[in-house]
Amino acid sequence: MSNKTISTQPFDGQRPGTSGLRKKVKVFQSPHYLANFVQAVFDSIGDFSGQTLVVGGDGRFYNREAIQIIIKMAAANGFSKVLVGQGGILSTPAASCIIRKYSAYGGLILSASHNPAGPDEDFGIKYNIGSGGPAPEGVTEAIFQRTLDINQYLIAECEDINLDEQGCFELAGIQVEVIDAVSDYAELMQSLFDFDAIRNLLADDFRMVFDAMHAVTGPYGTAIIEGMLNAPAGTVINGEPKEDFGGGHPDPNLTYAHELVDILYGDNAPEFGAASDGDGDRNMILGNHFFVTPSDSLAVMAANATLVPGYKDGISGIARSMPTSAAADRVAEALGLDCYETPTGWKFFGNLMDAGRVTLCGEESFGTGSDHVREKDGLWAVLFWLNILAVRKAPVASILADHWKKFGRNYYSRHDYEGVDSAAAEQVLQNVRDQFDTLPGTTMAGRIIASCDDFSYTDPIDGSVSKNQGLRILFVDGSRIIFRLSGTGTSGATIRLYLESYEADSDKHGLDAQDALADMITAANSVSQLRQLSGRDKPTVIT
Ligand code: VG1
Ligand code: CO
Repeated sequence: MSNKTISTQPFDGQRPGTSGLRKKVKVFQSPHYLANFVQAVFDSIGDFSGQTLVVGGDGRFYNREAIQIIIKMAAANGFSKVLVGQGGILSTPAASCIIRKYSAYGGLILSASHNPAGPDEDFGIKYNIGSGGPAPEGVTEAIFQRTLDINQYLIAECEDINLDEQGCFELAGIQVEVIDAVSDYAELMQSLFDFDAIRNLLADDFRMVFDAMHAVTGPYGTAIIEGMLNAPAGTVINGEPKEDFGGGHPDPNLTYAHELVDILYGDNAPEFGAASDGDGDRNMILGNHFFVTPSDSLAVMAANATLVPGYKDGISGIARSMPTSAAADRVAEALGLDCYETPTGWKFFGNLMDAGRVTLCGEESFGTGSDHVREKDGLWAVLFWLNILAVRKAPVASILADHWKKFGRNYYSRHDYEGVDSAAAEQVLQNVRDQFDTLPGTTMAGRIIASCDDFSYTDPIDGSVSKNQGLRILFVDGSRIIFRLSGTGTSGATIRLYLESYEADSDKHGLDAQDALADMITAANSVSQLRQLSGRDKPTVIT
């Protein structure tokens, strides 16, 4: 068996986005494309000779082919061992768990998260470091720079490995171990949550549905919720991972998880519903005819953390991404904890968790997690909620009503305009930026504007600075209007408009969020010309 050096061409523009590199499958299939990127990663991450690499993905189309290429390149580049999930499957949080548990040097996760899958859809790859977290910006920038001057890659010439059989195999002089994709992760969940209490809850007349959306959490949800927690068969729906995600869009929100939403808002609805996304790191939490915003979910988890065995001694602090509502800040304040505001993307939480400054982290985009791994974790959030419900024995809606009564309610919504012409999207942001000097002190939507800025973050641990992370219009009363462009799409631009206003008066906590935010929405459109420039009269997705 020998290693081959293949000459290749530099390829620019392959800058990893919010969460790794995402392109159409056809691009990844073009000659040397994936191999070039993998070599650029290996050339940028330091000395890993003799170390272990973790590899797995969300099971989407091209997952298996990509894994075979990566294993052969890992062998030729000097790793001594590759740990790969059976069938090529590893959810993003499970990969993070496995990197940490086996002290791997890092991992390559094949996923484009919730983006649609199939031969004409999306593929993605991201590198996670030894802590189990997404590569920080310094590393992704080094990878990008390397794609500009790469001229060769190394690959072992050997047979493919059988990904479906568990066990340890020798391949091109290194060890490849095909491991159970679920068991390490399930064991970690069992160490954090009161499985007996949840089992008792599920044995009562409490009913729940978990929608795996034909994506990676099918096997995890089935093994844990139905297998270990004894929920009746059929509790997990769409539990079979498919290469095209069943033609769906496994994004757990009110638009794309409509099958689950119809069940929870239908007749005879169960008490609890939840969904996860393509790679298992996101979650949506629903009660009977009730939607919990991800921002509120983080706040409720923080306020109730001591009810959960893994957090019974309290949490050290909370972090949220900038566009996430300030609901968690109010809990942090009440508990006397630090609360950090970071740019969008899970990679910004890593340093804070490593330093022990925060335990819980969250993003408005259906991401919540803790320092048990270094990724957001969909099923973990579902189990966290089940544990709270098992202890409090109250409906989801009343837990939220109590929460708002105590802390006030942060009305919140995100409006996404997907697939907008890139130049038009830039102009929308420029329109807002152009008014930064004149807006402060004026009134908009009946509120006084305090300041405007383009969010910039200085990491408190390593001092690194991340600029241009979103345009903010900040009001004196704490309300906010935020504009930013998505860094995860693969066609055109996606404009995200985030709206938030705070209501202390509990008599006014029962409004629909869109109604409560109506004049903010109108103001956001007129200040940016968003609808006119995008040619849309309404958002693609409202959360
Ligand atoms: C989106 C979300 C962000 C999340 C990212 C990755 O990014 O807004 O909060 O971290 O997706 O999530 P953007 O740049 O499109 O707004 V995942 O589940 O795709 O790893
Ligand atoms: Co995801």
